[in-house]
Amino acid sequence: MVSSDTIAAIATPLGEGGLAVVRISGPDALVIADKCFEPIGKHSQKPSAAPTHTIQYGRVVRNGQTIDEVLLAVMRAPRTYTREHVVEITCHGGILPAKMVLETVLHNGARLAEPGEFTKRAFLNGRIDLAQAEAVIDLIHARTELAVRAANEQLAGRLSRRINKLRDEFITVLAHIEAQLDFPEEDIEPAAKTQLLAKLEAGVTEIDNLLRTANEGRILRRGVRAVIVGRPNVGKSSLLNRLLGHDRAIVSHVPGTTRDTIEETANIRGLPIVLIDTAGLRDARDLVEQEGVKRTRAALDAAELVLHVLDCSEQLAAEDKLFLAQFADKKRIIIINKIDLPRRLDLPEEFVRM
Ligand SMILES: Nc1nc2c(ncn2[C@@H]2O[C@H](COP(=O)(O)OP(=O)(O)OP(=O)(O)O)[C@@H](O)[C@H]2O)c(=O)[nH]1
Ligand SMILES: [Mg+2]
Repeated sequence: MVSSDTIAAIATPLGEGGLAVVRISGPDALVIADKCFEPIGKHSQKPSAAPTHTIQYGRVVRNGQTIDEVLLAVMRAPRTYTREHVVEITCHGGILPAKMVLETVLHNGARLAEPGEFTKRAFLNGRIDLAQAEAVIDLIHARTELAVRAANEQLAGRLSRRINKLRDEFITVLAHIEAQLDFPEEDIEPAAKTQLLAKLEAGVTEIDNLLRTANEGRILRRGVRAVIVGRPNVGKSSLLNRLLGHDRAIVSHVPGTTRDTIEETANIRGLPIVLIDTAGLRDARDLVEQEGVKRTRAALDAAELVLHVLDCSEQLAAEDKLFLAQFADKKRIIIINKIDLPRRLDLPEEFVRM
């Protein structure tokens, strides 16, 4: 596929930093860059005159005015991320310089890229396949080193190779079956039939294996949502702070301290765990607390794991029993807190064993 238009966007996050990169991709990338860029010194050249995969030093100019002093990378098709001509302008990292460089590029004939459009072109031009395009997004969003490693493996084509191998094998089986349909007079040998069946069964097993790893991948990408629930004052916010390693939530001896749900990600052995601290569950006294309890319920519905906190220094309340029964169908960990205080908690036998 060849795109007829040339796209551009700021490729780095908006904000103040040392440097920012404006990326241009498309058939006119070099021509447009020529119009914006004036080389400085005898070693630098106009983009269209520069050899591929080189960096030129100069300034971005608009209406005779210097916008910024930049380094400009020239990468000619097809050895580029999108397989099109690509120019990357590294400018100063303030919000305004990057924006003004981009505006200059757009003014000279590029179109503002849609989110993900560079990767879309890389896919459409056969530079990467769908699994790899997903891996690019995963790499960008990765929250732990384990997630980075998984995304890099997928980007390197490990998943794609497994899928392509499956596809090839199924096509071979299909070809055999179609040959039989076309030439029914030639009897199939029973051995050939068993072989075909074995191939199909092996394929199904491989698909099942892949589906199982899909769930692992989802957890690596988004993390496990673990909601911390329990009666007011049992120590939910204290647990959140302890797991995060810093004082994120307000802790106080007043029951009903936490009103809103608080979400933070902890990296536990490479897995992102999204911890959600909630308002203590009880018949709420006022409107704000009622809303808090409503949010707790919503967080509970969306969670994959329930961390149910009980207070060791108090007897099991009617509400505790209610929640123990209510969360029975969820994956849960029952956490007994305040074990430094005299024990008054009497857990039913079934939970003691957990
Ligand atoms: N002795 C003792 N006190 C604790 C422990 N954990 C928490 N606390 C105290 O218990 C009180 C309540 O703690 P929080 O973490 O605010 O409890 P919470 O469950 O978030 O309470 P709400 O937000 O009101 O629902 C605070 O005074 C904490 O210092 C513990 O292990 N031992
Ligand atoms: Mg709290």
